[in-house]
Amino acid sequence: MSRSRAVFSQGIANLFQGRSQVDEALLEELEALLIAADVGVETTEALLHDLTTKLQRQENQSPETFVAALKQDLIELLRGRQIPLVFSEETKPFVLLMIGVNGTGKTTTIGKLAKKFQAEGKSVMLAAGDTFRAAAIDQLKVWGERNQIPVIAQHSGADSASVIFDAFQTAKVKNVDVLIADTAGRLHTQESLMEELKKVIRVIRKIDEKAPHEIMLVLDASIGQNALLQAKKFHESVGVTGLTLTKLDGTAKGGIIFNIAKTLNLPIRFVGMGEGIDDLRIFEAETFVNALFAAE
Ligand SMILES: Nc1nc2c(ncn2[C@@H]2O[C@H](COP(=O)(O)OP(=O)(O)OP(=O)(O)O)[C@@H](O)[C@H]2O)c(=O)[nH]1
Ligand SMILES: [Mg+2]
Repeated sequence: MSRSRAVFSQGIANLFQGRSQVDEALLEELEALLIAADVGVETTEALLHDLTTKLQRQENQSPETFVAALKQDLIELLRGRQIPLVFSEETKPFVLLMIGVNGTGKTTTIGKLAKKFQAEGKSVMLAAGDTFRAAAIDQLKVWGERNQIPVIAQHSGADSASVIFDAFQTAKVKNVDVLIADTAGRLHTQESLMEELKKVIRVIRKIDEKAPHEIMLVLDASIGQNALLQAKKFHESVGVTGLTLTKLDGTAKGGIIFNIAKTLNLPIRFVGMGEGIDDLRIFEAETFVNALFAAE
C-alpha cells in the first residue's frame, strides 16, 4: 500500500508537521489532499464537517487529536461496509459470479479466491465464462491445471451463459462447494456486456433461483472516480451483492474506497493488495485504515 500510504500518512504527517494548532488554512490543505486522493468532494466535506463539529466540543485541539479523530472517522465510514462473504452449509454449490470491466483484476482475484477457499477445505470449480477472448479461457485453464482446480470451458466465441450453465450443472453433480464464474470485461459495447451479464444471471436462475449467491463486482481502485461510475452502472444494470477493490497496493488514489463506502450501500468483501496469489485480504475497516496510516 506504499502509494496510498504516501498520500495519507506522509501527506497528512507533512501537513501537520510543525503546526501547533488546527486552523482554517490547515483544514483547507487537508481538504485538498483528501480530494486529490479521490476521497471525493462530498465525502471529504462530510468528513471535515463532522471533525470540526466534534473538535469544537473538545478542549485539546492539537493536531494529534485531530489526526486521531480523522482516523477514527475514516474507520467509522468504512465499518458499515465491512460485511464478509459467508457460505451457508445448505448452499451447495455456492455460485460466485465475478463481473467488472476489463483489466480490473477479475481473473486474478478468482485465482486468489480459489486458493483461499481451497485452503479452507472447500472444493472449488471454475467456469471460463469470459469467452470473448481466447486468451482468457487459456489463462484460467492453465491456472486451474497448475493448482488442481477443475475448469469448465468451451471454445472462444461460445455462449458465456451456456458455459456457466454447464459448469453449474457439473458442479452440482460433483457436489462442489464453490463455483466461481469468470466473465468478460469487454464486449463490442457496454450495452452488450450488460445484456450478456443479465442473460448469464437469468440462465443460472433456471437451475437455482437463489443463484448466483454472490454477484461480485471487481473494481480497480487505482482509477479513482471512474471506479465509482462503473459501480453505479453495474449495480443499476445487474444488481451487485458485493465488491472487491483491487490494486490498492499501487495507487495514490486509494481514497476512492471512502467515496465508494459513502456513496454505495454495498458490502466490501475483499481488497487486492498486489499481483501475487496471496495478495488478497478480507476487508476489515480498522486494519485497512491502520495500514494506511502506518509508518513506512
Ligand atoms: N498491483 C496489483 N495488480 C493487480 C491486482 N489485481 C490484479 N492485478 C493486475 O491487473 C492486471 C489485470 O488483471 P486480470 O485479472 O487479468 O483482470 P481482468 O478483470 O480479468 O481483465 P479482463 O479479463 O481483460 O476483463 C494483471 O496484470 C494483474 O496482475 C492487485 O490487487 N494489485
Ligand atoms: Mg479476465
